[in-house]
Amino acid sequence: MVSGGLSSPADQILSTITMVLCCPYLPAFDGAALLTKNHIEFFNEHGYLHMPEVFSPDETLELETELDWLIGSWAGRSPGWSGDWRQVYMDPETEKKSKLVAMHDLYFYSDAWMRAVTHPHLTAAISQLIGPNVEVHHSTMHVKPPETGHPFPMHQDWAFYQHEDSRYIDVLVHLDDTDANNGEIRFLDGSHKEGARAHITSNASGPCTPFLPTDQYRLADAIPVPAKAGDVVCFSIHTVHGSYINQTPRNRRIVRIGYRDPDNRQTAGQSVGRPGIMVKGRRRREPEQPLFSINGPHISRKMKSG
Ligand SMILES: O=C(O)CCC(=O)C(=O)O
Repeated sequence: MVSGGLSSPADQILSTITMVLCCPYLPAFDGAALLTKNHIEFFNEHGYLHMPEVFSPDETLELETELDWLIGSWAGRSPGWSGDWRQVYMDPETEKKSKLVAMHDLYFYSDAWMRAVTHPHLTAAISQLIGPNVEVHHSTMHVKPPETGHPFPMHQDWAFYQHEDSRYIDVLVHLDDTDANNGEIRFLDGSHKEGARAHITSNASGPCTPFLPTDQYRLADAIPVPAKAGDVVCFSIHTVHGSYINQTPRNRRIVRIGYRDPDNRQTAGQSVGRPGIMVKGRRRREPEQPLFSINGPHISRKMKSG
């Protein structure tokens, strides 16, 4: 039994009606298809956009197979994000059991995921939203395991990787159909417009994962955006979002990819200072800006001899 879980049936119906009224019909990408003016206006107004069928059924199947391999070989399984929000969205028994399967930088491990982050339809759409120059900042797997798969409290991704401006888009590549039962993504409509917000980063037991106060930012007030495997849901680095627990007997698999304008300077957080690959356009050079160092990160693998 999950406490504070799904909102009441009336809330659910209201959010579904709101979503249907707010979401413009978005035809499937057909290779050359680009976002229309309506899509771009919708994103600018609401801070998120559902893009159906970005990946074909064959591409989606390959990504699923590779994701399952990554889950079995590289990903970590942990209790997930820390913080007092856990007691709000889970009862004590569920909280103890709840897990998140996660890893970063999938394209360092699987060529299929390199093709996914550089996918021409996806990168063309992102370029329409943030401009001609697009750099990959990260990719992150979020798998909610069956029955007690980790909910996410309301937060902005800005709290995890602070950037100076809003030219940063996160996309959620869906590998499973999502709905209220397995924890579809939910957004606070238009919340990106106010920019970065102060997050809670510590509680009585010490530092915790950033989250927004649960009494002011409620999952029940957010718009659910259910999607199908192969769809992408994108949102601004400043859009407040979260998701409920997975209550189904199956994994709920999503991969987040972060794209930014390379001129949008990162000031703190995950992957700060690390350059990413350019998937559209060019990286502008500041006067006298040096090339990136070839002294890569320290290799942690133990040397066998010496
Ligand atoms: O996977 C989810 O349901 C939400 C993930 C999330 O909040 C994020 O990637 O920032």
